[in-house]
Amino acid sequence: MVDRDVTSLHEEFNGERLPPGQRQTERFPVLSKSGTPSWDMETWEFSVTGAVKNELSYSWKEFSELPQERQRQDFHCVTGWSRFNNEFSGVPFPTIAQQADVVDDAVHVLFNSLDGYSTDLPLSECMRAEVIFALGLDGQPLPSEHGGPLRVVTPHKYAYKGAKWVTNITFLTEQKRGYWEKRGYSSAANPWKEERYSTF
Ligand SMILES: Nc1nc2c(c(=O)[nH]1)N[C@H]1C(S)=C(S)[C@@H](COP(=O)(O)O)O[C@H]1N2
Ligand SMILES: [Mo]
Repeated sequence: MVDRDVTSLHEEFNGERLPPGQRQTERFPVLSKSGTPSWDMETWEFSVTGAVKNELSYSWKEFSELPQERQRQDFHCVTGWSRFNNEFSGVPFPTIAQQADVVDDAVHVLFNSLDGYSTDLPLSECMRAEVIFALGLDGQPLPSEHGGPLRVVTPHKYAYKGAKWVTNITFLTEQKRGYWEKRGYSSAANPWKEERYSTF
């Protein structure tokens, strides 16, 4: 049923499926810094800016017509819960990077959301098939409290790297820190190394 099952991703990081210090939950808690924002599908737009040859902007119709993959992924929140076997469907990050034609000296990416949230990752950590712009969860449109209409998921990182309600990504030639990264959370955020807090 899924195009790609990435629940063995932990092997790449020489770890157990449940990362250290995490507990498994069947629920899917909602974690939002300031509640669910509102938007209008008529004017909703997703843009790609910064160190690219083609700046892009997609309407909802345009974005939802891009080729999608359905993936089985685990989800690890830095506050200590993990939810296994989420079926997210969406557009892999490399598809968008290719359409934007990222310039050679781009090294970093900042994701920006409707609620003022942002998060950052090195470009190399984004250019993975399992980093997806998700429009669906478990066969349904992604619920708005979980970031619908469009969110990022990052199963190789703590979930704060996955921006809900994402409407812009900016390619950068040097690092910029996102919302939680500025407030002391790790930039690297590898759950198998328990990189929760920054040592900056
Ligand atoms: N736009 C936005 N994205 C966000 C957040 C947020 O507050 N705003 N919280 C992050 C955190 S800390 C986590 S754990 C996950 C939670 O996703 P969920 O609410 O679907 O469980 O979203 C991440 N993405
Ligand atoms: Mo989180």
